[in-house]
Amino acid sequence: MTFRRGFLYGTAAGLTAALAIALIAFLVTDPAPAASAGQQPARPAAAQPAGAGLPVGIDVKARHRGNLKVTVTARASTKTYDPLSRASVVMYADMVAMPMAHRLGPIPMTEVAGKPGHYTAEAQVPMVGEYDIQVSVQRPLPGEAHTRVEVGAG
Ligand SMILES: [Cu+2]
Repeated sequence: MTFRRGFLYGTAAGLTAALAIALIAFLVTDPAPAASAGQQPARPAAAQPAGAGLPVGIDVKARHRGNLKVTVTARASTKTYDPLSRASVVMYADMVAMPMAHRLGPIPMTEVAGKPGHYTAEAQVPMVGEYDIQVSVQRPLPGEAHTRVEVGAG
């Protein structure tokens, strides 16, 4: 009797968890509804990367170091390709499949000694998955760039 009751509770809990996971998966993966697509004006220049046109050019690289640690390096330069030294630079990490669910940042990036215009930071992400890494230069001039990094197990 107790076994049967436990089994039933276990099954019910399992089904509830499965439903919750299915619901989350549905909410997360559901693309923009086709119905509303026709009502919105065409998006302007979707191919233009974020930060294009801003005064600071940024080249971002991100690597998974293991144990959910991601090292981000960014090279900031002016319009005339001079390294942008002593800038205020931050980074953000957001999981691509779960936008804004556990976004990290702003994390300050520090300039690498002896390498003007090179900035680095380390982020500890909470789970395995693909992450969008955003680097923003705030001062003395604005700039923004993104890259993606796959964070695997191990
Ligand atoms: Cu996540």
